[in-house]
This record gives sequence, C-alpha cells and structure tokens, in this order.
Amino acid sequence: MTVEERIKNRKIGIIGMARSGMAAAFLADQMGGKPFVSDTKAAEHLSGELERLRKNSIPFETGGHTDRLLQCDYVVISPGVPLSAGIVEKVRAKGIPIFSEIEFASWACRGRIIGVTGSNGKTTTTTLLGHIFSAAGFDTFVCGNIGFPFAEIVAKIPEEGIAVVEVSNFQLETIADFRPAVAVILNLTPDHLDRHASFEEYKNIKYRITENQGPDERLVVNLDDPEIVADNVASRASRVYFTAADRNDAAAFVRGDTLWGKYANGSVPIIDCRRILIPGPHNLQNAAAAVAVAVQFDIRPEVLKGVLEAFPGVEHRLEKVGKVAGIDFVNDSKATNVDSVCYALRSIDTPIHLIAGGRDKGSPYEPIAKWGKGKIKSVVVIGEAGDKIFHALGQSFPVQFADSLEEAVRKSFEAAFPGETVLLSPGCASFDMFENFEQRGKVFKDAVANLRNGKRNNETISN
Ligand code: UMA
Ligand code: ADP
Repeated sequence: MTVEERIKNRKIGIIGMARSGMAAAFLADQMGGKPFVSDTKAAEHLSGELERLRKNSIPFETGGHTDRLLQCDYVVISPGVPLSAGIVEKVRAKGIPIFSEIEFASWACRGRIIGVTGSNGKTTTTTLLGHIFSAAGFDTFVCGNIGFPFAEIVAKIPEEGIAVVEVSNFQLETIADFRPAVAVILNLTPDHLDRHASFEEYKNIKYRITENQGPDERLVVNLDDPEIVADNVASRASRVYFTAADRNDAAAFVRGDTLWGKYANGSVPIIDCRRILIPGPHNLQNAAAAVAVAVQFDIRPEVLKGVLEAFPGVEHRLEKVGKVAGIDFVNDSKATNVDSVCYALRSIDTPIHLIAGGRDKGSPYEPIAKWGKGKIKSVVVIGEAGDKIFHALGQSFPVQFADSLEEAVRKSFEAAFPGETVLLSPGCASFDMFENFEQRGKVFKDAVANLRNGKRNNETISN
C-alpha cells in the first residue's frame, strides 16, 4: 500500500495531545487523512493545542477517551500512553490496528532512517550523528524521542536526506513496518520496569527495531554489552559491530589510545580517545557507535575527528555547572536509570557527593554501591525512591534525606571539600517532584547559582 492509500481519507484516531499526538494529527491532516485527537486531560490544560486544532478544523475530545475512537480505521498512539490503558484495550478488542507515532511517520519518510535505541546514550549518540552527517554534507534531520517528533519533520525530508531518529521502547512497542536503513542498539540495562512486565519483555521490545530489516540494511550493535551478546539478536540485517576494545571484527574499535574505523578498503585511525570532548567510558562507546554508523556511509576520518574533538555533549548529561568554593557541580539530571548513574561515577575522578532519587522505575540501586565504592563520600536522597535508595546504599555510605533538590544541594555542599564534586545523577524519573528531567536539571543549576551568590557558614563563598 502506498503512503497515500494508508492515510488519504482514512479515519485516524490519535491518542494523546502532546508533542507526538499533535505532530501526528497535523501530518495526517496534511496528507488528506481525517484525524480525530483524544486526550484524558481537561480542556483547560490544553488551550494552546486546542487552538491549533480548531484553526485547522481538526476534531478532538478532551477529559477522557470515548467510543468515538472505536469508529476509526486505525489509531496512532503517543509513547506516554501505556498499552494497559482502558481505551487501548477497547480499541484492540475491536480489532482496530494501533500504531506508534514513529511507525506512522515512517510511512511518509522518503529519506533514509538511522534509528538509534538502547537504554542509555540515545540522545547523545543521535545528536552526535546529527553533527557528523551534517558536517559530511548530508541533508540531516534529527528527531524522535529526543524531544522533536518524527511526524513533525518527516514531510520535509527529501529522498537523499537522512533522518537520525532517537527511538524509545515505548515507540517500538507498536511498530508494524518501521524499517530503518541503519538500526543502532547501544546497550541494554534494566529500565522502565514500571511499565514493562520484565527485563526480558523490555529487551524484546528494543530488538523490534530490526524486525523489518533485510540484508541491505545494517544492524549496529555493541560487542561489549553482555546482554546483547548473550541474546545474539535475531535479525536479517547485515551486522556491524562497535566496541571500546581492540577487535578487528568491529567497524569501530579502540587500539591503544586510538579509536579506529573500518572502511571498505581497510581500517583507519580516527582520533586519539583523549581528544574526544565528551567524557567517560560510556561516551567512548557512543563515539564508537557513531563511527561504526558513519563508516557505512563512507564519511571521511577527518570529518569524524573534527566533530568528535568539538562536540560538547548535550545539556543535563554530565554537564559541568561550575565551581563554588572549589567544589565542582555536575548536572546529570538525564541519568534516569541506575546504569547511567554508575557510568557517571566512573567518569568522575574526584570524591563524589551524590544526589539521587525521584520516582522509582523498579530497578535495584545496589550497583551504585559497587561503582561508588571508594568514590562516593556522601549521598543525599530526594523524592519517592528515598527509602529504597537508603536501604540499598545506607550500609555503604552516609545517606541523608532532603525534602527538596535545593535542600539536597545545600546539604551536599556542606559535606563537600574543595577538590570534590557534587553530582546530581538521580537514577530515577523526575515526575514525582518536577515536570521533567530538564526542569530538575534547571532547578539544580539555579540552586548552584544561588550558592555561588550566597553565603556559607557566614563567610562569603569564593568561586
Ligand atoms: N494521555 C492520554 N491517555 C492516556 C495517557 C496519556 O490521553 O491514557 C495523554 C496525556 O494526557 C498527554 C499525552 O497523552 O497529553 C502524553 O503524551 P506523551 O507522554 O507521549 O508526550 P509527548 O510530548 O508526545 O512525548 C513523547 C515522549 N514521551 C514519552 O515517551 C513519555 C517524549 O520522550 C518524546 O521526546 C516525544 O514524544 C517526541 O518523540 C520523553 C521521554 O521521557 C522525553 N521518553 C522516555 C525516555 O527517554 O526514557 C522513553
Ligand atoms: P538516553 O537518551 O538514552 O536517555 P542520554 O544520552 O540522554 O541517553 O544520556 C542519559 C544518561 O545516560 C546520562 O546520565 C548520560 O551520562 C548516560 N549515558 C550516556 N551514554 C551512555 C552509555 N553509552 N552507557 C551508559 N550511560 C550512558
């Protein structure tokens, strides 16, 4: 079926009126479809969205999902809507197909898709790939779970264009034909166990990124990840590997201090790893993943070197906020699972005062005790997960509670000495105390700025 046949004159139910749902509605409308948008939120919380829908004469309902959705040919679902939601069960029971927003958008994509998934490093690697492909002269479109829906940009992508799409497990859960030219699985560690029944189920959803690929497409996987290696993902795609070790079966690998890329006519040194601007062993893996993708497109080593030397990383990921009284502050608010906290601990060489906590996602916190041994000097916990983290870490480190992030920053600052680091790396979702992880990071940065402008023990703080 052509994309026109799939969309034109079709009644398309859209669940969720946030970024994904709105983008899907406008794409459907633009392509001659008949979208109907539905959200559980009350109208007063959706005024901007409703105005845009009204302006385009797109029908909608608010304050709940009604049976109007059951009259649609198919339904496009936003990633934040769990498949266990009552309306989803009803739609399915009636045999109406449900597609995720990236699935829907992909029907309209004329260019090649590079899909990036994994538990951690998606945004960093997606952004890095965006820089690399742009620097290499490709017409590049970065989108997806990164915060900018695929459906919003897809109509602008020309045939020779490249869509670098960050893809989450929620978006993969309801794909049908999504078929990236290159699929990347960065790593797999437990996450989102509040929404998926088990780690097994979560991993199998991630592996769906390759389910429609054929031998002309590439599946790029991490040779160093024990889960992926053990599962040996079933795929018809040609496999491409990356590793931070010295292995000549990989398209990107590390020999001595140098990151190498394997081109069609042989391996070439790309960059001295110490010159890669994004810090830590995890970012070396992200850089290797990006190189493994780039060599598939024959992007020259000079281009890769130039980007890797200059790419500063993304806000809220091990972001250096600055020094106050000789103490470093690092904002890693995007560390929303335990594995990312462990990598943060491995990336910082000074003694650490960790601020962690938020909304628990079902994973154990004990690995933090392992990686924090000899590094963490104190922990301040915030949010709903406070007790669980206290039980996991209380035997290993001094743990204090704080009612707010500002209080946690003050307590950590009081505990720290010059030359040490206060690290916000929560290992939890933010939604119990904040709108999202960006707001959490901003509150942290504001609290640090207040310390900088304030006083400590009645002395003026020198920066
Ligand atoms: N809603 C209903 N019915 C329900 C449940 C929710 O109508 O039963 C409504 C809500 O009221 C809300 C909308 O659905 O209005 C929520 O949609 P959404 O949460 O999918 O919000 P979007 O703005 O579309 O954001 C989504 C992704 N959100 C989630 O996956 C939770 C964004 O990823 C993504 O950037 C965006 O699409 C564009 O692709 C965020 C995220 O946290 C950053 N992702 C997770 C992660 O990175 O770990 C997976
Ligand atoms: P994602 O989009 O998958 O959440 P981000 O690039 O936003 O990934 O990074 C999220 C968190 O994970 C940050 O704390 C970051 O420092 C950490 N991180 C980044 N890359 C990796 C990786 N390859 N392995 C483990 N942790 C990582």
